[in-house]
Formats: sequence, structure tokens, C-alpha cells
Amino acid sequence: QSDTRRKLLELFSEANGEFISGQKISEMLGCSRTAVWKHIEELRKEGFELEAVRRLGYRIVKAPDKVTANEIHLGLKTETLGRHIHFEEEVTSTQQIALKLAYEGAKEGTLVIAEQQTAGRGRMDRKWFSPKGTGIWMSLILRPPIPPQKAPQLTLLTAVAIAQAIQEITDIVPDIKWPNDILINGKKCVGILTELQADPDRIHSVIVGIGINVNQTIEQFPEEIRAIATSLSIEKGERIQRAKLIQEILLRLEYLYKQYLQYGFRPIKLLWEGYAASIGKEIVARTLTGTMKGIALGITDEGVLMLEDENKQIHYIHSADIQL
Ligand code: BT5
Repeated sequence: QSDTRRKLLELFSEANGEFISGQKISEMLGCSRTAVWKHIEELRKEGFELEAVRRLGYRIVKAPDKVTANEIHLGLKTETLGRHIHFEEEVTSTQQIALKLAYEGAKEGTLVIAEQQTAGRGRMDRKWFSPKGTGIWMSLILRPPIPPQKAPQLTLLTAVAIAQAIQEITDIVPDIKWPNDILINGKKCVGILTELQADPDRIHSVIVGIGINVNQTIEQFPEEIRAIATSLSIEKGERIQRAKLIQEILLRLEYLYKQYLQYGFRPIKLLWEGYAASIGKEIVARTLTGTMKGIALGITDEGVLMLEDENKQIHYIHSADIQL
């Protein structure tokens, strides 16, 4: 049933807004004309606008701004990432569901996505606000054949993919703030949370959690983050179609991930530096063991932050909160 629907959406996607005859659809799907009509009705219920014209057939006019598996699959060009999608209207946290699926053996590239999270979280159990229908709250399951200590590089890789996708869709060039934030005009628009399941020498899975503020207005942010947070639509001045952005992210992520597995972190690092907000500037780094002030020199080939203090001593920082 849902497989047929997926095929139908693929047909529409290939048709690029042109009409496809009912006859052709029924042949391609291997079902009756009546069944085709029923599937079309189902898509309409999901919010797709479909035009039906006698003798011409059907064409897709508009996909709704939803993030169900259908919306994301329509026009998705990846080979593995996002090929399996687990969508829910409301979850506690997509991380939690992805973790469970990964444990049960879900394939690499499986994507968990929800319209709303009731217990979205950031690093160190901080809260991540994930209101209904306005953002992208998703978790991607990866199974990279790399040693566990390299996993933080995937956070940086993901940040590059998202920055590229944002630039492509909105024409805004965002800043990446090491290690896991993307900022626009100094305000946080994206947070990334990478969680690892591994033995000392082998990764079972990495769950890459991505939170993006897309269509919120300023008033829709809770008081406590209003001064530090922003959304793409606030910055761009128009609504953004979330599914399109997700497709772009998955495509770029897949490409960078392949590059990374083949050539290592170096090519990613160069791209990362192109978006880095803090390089050459004075920053404050809060780590678990204390606070350090200095100039951010850049990242190493491994993705570790280098900070030079006032005594010209260089510190290598693996994880911290950075204040610009
Ligand atoms: C992060 O943590 O930035 C990682 C956020 C990852 C969220 C995704 S959504 C899908 C997946 N499922 C989850 O449950 N999580 C992932 P961190 O660097 O610790 O930043 C957290 C801080 O960002 C909070 O303490 C707030 O100050 C701020 N914050 C919370 N919600 C925000 C939002 N929607 N936009 C901007 N800033 C926010």
C-alpha cells in the first residue's frame, strides 16, 4: 500500500509537474484505474494539491509543507540516506527512537523525523525547543567504519552539509560555530547532537540528531532563548519548504560522507573552515574542567579545536561550549 504510494510519488517527481495519464500510472503501478484514483485521494488528504484533467491525467501542483515520508521521498536524490524514513507526528525525542531502531538493526541512512518533540534535547541533557510544524527535528542512523574516537568529526561534517544546504535553498551564508551550532547573524538556527554506540574499538551506530528552526516567528520562541535564537524564515523573510531543505541536506550529507570515508577528514576540514565563524577571533571555551580564554586558531586535521591562550600556549579542545 505505502509502497505503491511511494512509487506514485516517484512518478510525479520524474514528471516534473507535467501531466501523467491515468492509463500510464496504472500500468507503472500495476494496479487498476480505480486504485490509482484512490491513491490520489489519499495524497490529497495528506495535503498534496493534485490537478486532474480529462484525457491528460494527473499532475502535482503543490506538495504540502509537511515532513512525512512521502514529502521527503518526493524528489529525493540520495542512494542511501533517507531511503528508510520513520515519521511520527509527536515523539519525546527522535534520538530516542533512532537509538531503538539502530539497536534493532536499522539500516544505515534510516531517518527518524517528527513534527514535534516533547522532550527534545541538546548536549548534556539541555533542552531543545521543538514546537509543532515549524522546524526540522530529525535523527539519522549512520554506521561508519571508523574508530570511535573519530566520531566527533561527523558533527563537523554534518554542519558543513547543513550550511551548504541552507545556502543553496535560502542564499544566506550561515556561520558554523564549533562544534555543533549553525548561526545566522550571530543567532542560533541549527543544533547538532551526535551520539555514539560503540565498543572501545568499533562503532555500532552513530545517531546524528539535527534540529533546525525553519518557519518560526520571533514570538514563537520561548522567552529564555528569544535573544539567542533565530529561524530561517525570520532571516530570509519568507517561509521555507522544509521537505526541500531536508532533501538538500541529505544529498549533501551523503556526498560528504562518501568523500570522508574515502579520503578522510581533510577535504571536509577545508569546507568547514569556509563557514567557520570563530577562527582568528577571541573566544571563551567552557569545558568540563574549566574555562579558557584565547584566540581560536582553527581545527586540527582531526577536527579538534586549537585555542591559543595569552601565554601563546596552544590548547587542544575536544569538547566545550564556545562563547564568541
Ligand atoms: C544542541 O545542543 O544544539 C543540539 C540540539 C540537537 C537537537 C536535535 S532535534 C532532533 C534530535 N532529537 C533531539 O532530542 N535532539 C536532536 P546544545 O549545544 O547543548 O544547545 C542547547 C541549547 O540551545 C539550549 O540550552 C538553549 O540555550 C538553546 N536552544 C534550545 N532550543 C533551541 C532552539 N530551538 N533554537 C535555538 N536554540 C535553542
